[in-house]
Amino acid sequence: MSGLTIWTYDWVPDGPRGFVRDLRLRWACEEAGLGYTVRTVAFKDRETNHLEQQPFGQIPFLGDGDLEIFESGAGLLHLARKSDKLMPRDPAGEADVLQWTIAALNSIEMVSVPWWFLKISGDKDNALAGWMGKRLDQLEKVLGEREWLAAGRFTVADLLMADVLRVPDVRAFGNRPASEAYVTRVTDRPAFKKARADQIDHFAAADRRRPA
Ligand SMILES: N[C@@H](CCC(=O)N[C@@H](CS)C(=O)NCC(=O)O)C(=O)O
Repeated sequence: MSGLTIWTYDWVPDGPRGFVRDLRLRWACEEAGLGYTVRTVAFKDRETNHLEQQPFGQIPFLGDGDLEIFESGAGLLHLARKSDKLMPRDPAGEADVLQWTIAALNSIEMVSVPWWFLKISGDKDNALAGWMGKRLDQLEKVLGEREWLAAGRFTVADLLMADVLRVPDVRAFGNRPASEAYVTRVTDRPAFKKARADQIDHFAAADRRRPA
C-alpha cells in the first residue's frame, strides 16, 4: 500500500473540534501539497481499540505506505522530510527547525496542556500559572524579534508552535502582542484554514451519521 493516511477519531464532541491534533498533519500536508486520505478509529472504546497503532489510545497517527507513525510531532517531522516547504535542507536550517519543533512540544506544550487541564478542572489556584507565564513571556521576547521561529521563514516549527499557542485559554492568559500577531500570521495561512475546515466537516458528517 502506498500514500499518506491520517488517522483520527470517527467522531468527537463539539468542544475539541478544530483543535483535534490530526489537524497538525492535515495542515502540514496542505502546506507541502502532499495528498492524503483520512481514516478513522472509533472514539468509543478509544482507550483500547487501536493500541497497536497508538499505545496510548490517542490520535493522530500517520500511515505512509507500510510505515505507521504515532505522535503528532513525529508525524510532522516525517512529513517535513518530504518537503522543503516544511523544513529547509541545509544542515543549519534543519537544526534550527528541529530545535524549535521540539521546543513547541517539550518547552511550551509540556506546560500549556497540564496548565489548561488544571484550569478547566476549576482549580482556582493553578500551581502551573507561574511556569506557564514564564514560558510564554520568554517566547514573547523571541517573537518580538523575529517573524518566524526558525530558518528565517515559515516552517513546520511555526505550524506546531502556533497550534500549541492558538488554544483560546492560552491566548487569553496575559497580554503578549508579538505572540498574538504571530498566531494570527501563522493561522491566516490558507493551508491552516483548509485543514481546520476539513476537520470541522469531518466531524459534522459524523454527526449526521449518528442515530438521533
Ligand atoms: N502527544 C500526543 C497527544 C495526542 C492527543 O492528546 N490526542 C488527543 C486528541 S487531540 C486524544 O487522542 N485524546 C483522547 C485521549 O487521550 O483519550 C500527540 O501529539 O500525538
